[in-house]
Order: sequence, then structure tokens, then C-alpha cells
Amino acid sequence: MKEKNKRNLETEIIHVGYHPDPIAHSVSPPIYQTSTFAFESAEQGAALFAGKEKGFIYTRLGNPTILALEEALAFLEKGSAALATATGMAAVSTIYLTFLEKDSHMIGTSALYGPSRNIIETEFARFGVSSDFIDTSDLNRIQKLIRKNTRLLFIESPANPTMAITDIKACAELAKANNLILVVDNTFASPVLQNPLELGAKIVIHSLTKFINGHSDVVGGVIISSTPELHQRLQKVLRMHGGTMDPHQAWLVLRGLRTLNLRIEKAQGNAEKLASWLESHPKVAWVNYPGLESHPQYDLMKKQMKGPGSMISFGLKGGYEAGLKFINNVKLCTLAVSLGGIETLIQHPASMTHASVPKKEKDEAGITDDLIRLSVGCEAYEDLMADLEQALSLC
Ligand code: LCS
Repeated sequence: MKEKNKRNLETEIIHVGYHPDPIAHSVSPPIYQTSTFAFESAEQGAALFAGKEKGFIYTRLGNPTILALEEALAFLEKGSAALATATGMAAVSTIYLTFLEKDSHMIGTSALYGPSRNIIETEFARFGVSSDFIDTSDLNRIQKLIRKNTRLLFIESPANPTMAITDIKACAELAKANNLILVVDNTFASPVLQNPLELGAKIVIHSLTKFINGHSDVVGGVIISSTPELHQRLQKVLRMHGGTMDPHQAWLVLRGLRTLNLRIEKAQGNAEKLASWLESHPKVAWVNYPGLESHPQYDLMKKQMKGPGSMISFGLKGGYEAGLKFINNVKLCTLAVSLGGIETLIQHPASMTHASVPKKEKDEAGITDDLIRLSVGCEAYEDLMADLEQALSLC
């Protein structure tokens, strides 16, 4: 293990989590496409169920292909263990089901991915769960809202789609002092650019659908815990409510993961250039990108992230109408939700990804009607710029 820890991230991403199979020695991990596993005897079956013996029983409870992905992600996020889930939202809801109870309270970032917030305000509210979604970059506000029954502090940084950054280390200290569990949705950064557990968070989640898989062809999620105790509590709930991953899905995500570093490097390089270019464009009113010095938390980004990533949000001087015309006229960029794939995607969060959040709350969170979100991909920068320029010229 000591040897392994000395290796660079770009090496680990390619190798971690796979031990060549003992039968065929295949270089690519086998897909254990099975729902169930045979027991050697009734006694062995009973021992596996009782936890006295290690092994596989039934794919909802665990599977070797899924485990390979979980081991890789736990290692890259510097966690104790990981749980792969059917989607990113299955990861979010498993956390809520595990740590919230009747009459409990949580605090979250106001610009969370829409359904991560909406499920609390509409569904968990039916069970007496209350919540405050606020600008979590304001630590004093968090402190003031903490109550005796507050269980979770759930932050997304950078946040979807405002690109607001929350100080993870400061939140971890606040959470520790008040006995809360700090959960960080690290989807926008990926483990290549940010490791929240190293900054004191207790749990990290990702929508694997995004950067980690990276090819817009799979949905998936993961929960990485800092301690075996948290992992076991989450595992128990996940296994019962059944939001587990499928082996073929795990294999695809593991394949995508192997090039994460290369994709992030290329997409981030494109995004840095595009953000500067957009900021100086006469038709652009504002740009939110943590890699620009004009971003209010630029210094914090440099402190807690290894790079600003490849998500940009911006607004046009012509407002909502101009924005709509713009996204209807791009040709190379694809008008679609989701993000983190090799291809550049563009969308309008107020009417799409965050449509489920009421207008007043969207406005408070900075998800304004003129906000356009760009997930920058790995195409040639010149081609992306030419596409955006031709669409802007029509606005
Ligand atoms: N967390 C973040 C930050 C996300 O952006 C998303 C999905 C999720 C969690 C949920 O993951 P899923 O269940 O979709 O795998 N974000 C989307 C978006 O911005 N456009 O489409 C989906």
C-alpha cells in the first residue's frame, strides 16, 4: 500500500481498483453480469448472510465489478469506502434517508442541483423534515441557522449552475463543532480537482453520470465515506431501498474513469480560454467561472481546488430573449442538460435543470432567467469559439 500511495494521480486513475482476474488474467475487468452467486453449501450461504465469511451473495448487496469501481473511487477521493448507486440522485436520497429522521433539520446550498433541494422541500417535508437552503459561502448565516435537531450540512461546490464556491474546510470546522455531518457534492470538480474529505468533510457524493463517466452514455452515482461506521450505516440503507448500481453500468463508468485526468485537463484548458473570451465579448453581460479573477471566490478556488474545472455560466446583455436566441443557434455545442461529457453541452437552467425550484428561490440562489450554462468539452478550442461567436452574432 505504501508503494501505491507514492504514485501520481494520473497513474492511479489508470490502475486503481482492478486486480487482474485469476482465471483468464484479462486486462480489462470482467463484467459479472449476474444477479446472484452460488453458495458452496448451505453452511457457507448462512455464513455469508451472517457476515462471518466474506463473499458475494446477490448483486443488490454487492458484485465484483461494482466493487472494482467502488475501490477506485474510494481511493481517488481518499475515503474509507464507497457505495456505487443507480444514479446521482440515488446517492443523494440514500444520504437523506440515512441521516434525517422525523422532525430533523438540514442546511444546504441554495444553488444545489434542483432535485437535491426539491426532494427535501416537497417529499421529506411530508415526514416532518425542515430545511434551510442558503448561500453557504456565508458562514455566519450557517451558524445562525444551526438548531438542536440539525443533522446535515449539505453543500455543493462549485454549485450547479451559479459556480458559487463554499469554503469546505471552514464548513467542516463548523460541522464538527456542532455535531453535524458535512456532505459535499463534488460532481462539478471531480476527484481530480478537489478532495473534500481531505478538507474535513465526512461524506462526498458524485453524479457519476458527469465527469467521472465522461461520455454521456451512463447514469450513476457514488457515496464515499470518511469512516467505516458512516459507510456501514449508508450501506445498510442502500441495500434495503435498492438504489444500487448494475454491473454493466459499473464497468462502463470504470472505463470512463480511466481517462478522467486527460479529459479534465483538455476541457479545463478550453474553459479557461472560453471564459476569458466571453468576459471580453461586447454582447456578454457577465461570466461566472471560478478561474476568472472576477469570480468572487477566486482566491478560495485556488486554495481548495487544483483547478477551476470546465463549467461556465454567463448572461447576455440582451437578457433572457437574447439567451434563448443564442442557445437555439449554436451548431457544434449541443442543446442538452447534463454535463461533464467529452462533448460541449449548453442549457438554460431556469427552465430546465432547475425548473423544479420555485422562481423566488431560484432568484435568491442566483439562478436568474438570463443564466446560460455551458459544460465545456474536449473539442478544439477554435471550433468551440467559432460556434459561440456565430451564435452571438445573431443575438
Ligand atoms: N449532483 C449534481 C451536482 C448534479 O449536477 C446532478 C445532475 C446530480 C447530483 C444528480 O445526478 P443524476 O441522478 O442525474 O446522475 N445534474 C444534472 C444537470 O445539471 N443536468 O442534468 C442532470
